[in-house]
Amino acid sequence: MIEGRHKKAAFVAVVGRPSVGKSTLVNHICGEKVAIVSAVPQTTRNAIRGIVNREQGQLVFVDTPGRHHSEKKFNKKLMEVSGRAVDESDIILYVLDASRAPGPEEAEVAALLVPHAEKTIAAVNKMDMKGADYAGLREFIGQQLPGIGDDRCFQISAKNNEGIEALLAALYALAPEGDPFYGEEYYTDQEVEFRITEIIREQAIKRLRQELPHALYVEVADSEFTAVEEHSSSRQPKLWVRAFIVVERESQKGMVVGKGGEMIKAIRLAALKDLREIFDWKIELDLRVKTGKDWRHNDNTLRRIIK
Ligand SMILES: Nc1nc2c(ncn2[C@@H]2O[C@H](COP(=O)(O)OP(=O)(O)OP(=O)(O)O)[C@@H](O)[C@H]2O)c(=O)[nH]1
Ligand SMILES: [Mg+2]
Repeated sequence: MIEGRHKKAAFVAVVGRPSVGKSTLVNHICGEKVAIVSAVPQTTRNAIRGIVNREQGQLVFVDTPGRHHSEKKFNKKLMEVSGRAVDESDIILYVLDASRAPGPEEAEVAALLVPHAEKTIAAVNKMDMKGADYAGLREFIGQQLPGIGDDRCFQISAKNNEGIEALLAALYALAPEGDPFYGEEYYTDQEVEFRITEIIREQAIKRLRQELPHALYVEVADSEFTAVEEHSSSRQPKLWVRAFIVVERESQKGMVVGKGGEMIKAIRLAALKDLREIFDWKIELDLRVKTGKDWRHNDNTLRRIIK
């Protein structure tokens, strides 16, 4: 069979500092909400795959937690996730933020990529922002990763979907030939339960302040899926979920619940709206709060939720 013989297939690790727009970019490239996004740094905690199928073949984007320097156990675990993605992927998409000057933290990310420079493409994001400095970042990339020429350096705005096609063309050009990893009907390989916890977490992060976005995680405690029965009047399958927002300390529970339960109600309703857009089911969500004392220091919890 001639057709399909020269199709490309590659894993692309999307790497960079926190908040540079990696998840926003992956969502735009995939044309679906694959990863949650927020203004809070270190929103992404897992390697999240978004799949793109084009005439040229399949690219599997692996969104990763932003690389930040801290010796805390939680941060080290996040860095393991992005380090693994760098080692295991065929291509690295190094995302930088045009609105921020590259300091020591950016230099650490670039240093990690030096051994992989041959398979790295750089994307300078947020070019829509006032004061976006491409020249400064281009010079930085030239110094840190001299192997990356202009043909592998792109100016983009993930938010406005600008510069994405040229970037994709370069990624496909660098990708090896091969058979697709996933069926064409998939745009992500995330489990339903994980996606539900992420959507709830996104809505919680958006509404909570200070330390709380970092101090919480979400877990599904129970769920029940009811398929459409042959003689049922309902045409939609139903998913019932009980989930917990888990905070570190007893004193944080009140802030998540809010006055008269207003905060948790707002999180629940916003999450439900997003979930109903993603899944073609009737969804009921029972959302509660509990304490997982100092969970960010607990190896078992970290192993369970950061993968
Ligand atoms: N102006 C502008 N803002 C952007 C752009 N891309 C992302 N953002 C914003 O930057 C913030 C961080 O975006 P994310 O996509 O969550 O960033 P990230 O790199 O995935 O962050 P972590 O998961 O924390 O590492 C959000 O407020 C986005 O709306 C862009 O092209 N232009
Ligand atoms: Mg992210």
